[in-house]
Amino acid sequence: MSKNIKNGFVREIELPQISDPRGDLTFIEGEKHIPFDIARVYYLYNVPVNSERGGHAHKELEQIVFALSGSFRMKVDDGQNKSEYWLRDPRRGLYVSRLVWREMDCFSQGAVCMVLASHPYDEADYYRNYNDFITQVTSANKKST
Ligand code: T46
Repeated sequence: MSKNIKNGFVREIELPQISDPRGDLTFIEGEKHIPFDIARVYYLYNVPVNSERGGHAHKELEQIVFALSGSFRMKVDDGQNKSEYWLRDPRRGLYVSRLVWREMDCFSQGAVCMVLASHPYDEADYYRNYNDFITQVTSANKKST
């Protein structure tokens, strides 16, 4: 774990769009648009509309989540504040820092979720138990005050 533990946070990321009569084009340039080196890209698809994904936080991983097609809801929680975002525009991603609990649901038919991640997959980086996450965030906040 990093020694400088701070609350997690989220922010929206907007990508360029080039439109002409043939359609729209959006591009991602790593160092320009993404606040970390991209180590992994993964995507969720064929997601049943009543499916719930996420239900975890990360110790170190930073990610940006996009709805490339369709839509879904992302509920985020830094241990103190909760909010929710609807992802439905392939130009707009949600940056999610470390130490943010996330839950995803309300997937539309055919939704495709693409994620850019700062590290390779590592199960040891997950908090999959909400109480463990809250305990970690609470003790980190106590140390930093
Ligand atoms: C997140 C949300 C948005 C891998 O082997 N490699 C990978 O890169 C990933 C992401 C997962 N896996 C394995 C681990 C599990 O056995 O695939 C299985 C399903 O993973 P998980 O239950 O974590 O999937 P989601 O959709 O609940 O969460 C994923 C990411 O894990 C997570 O970081 O933020 O997408």
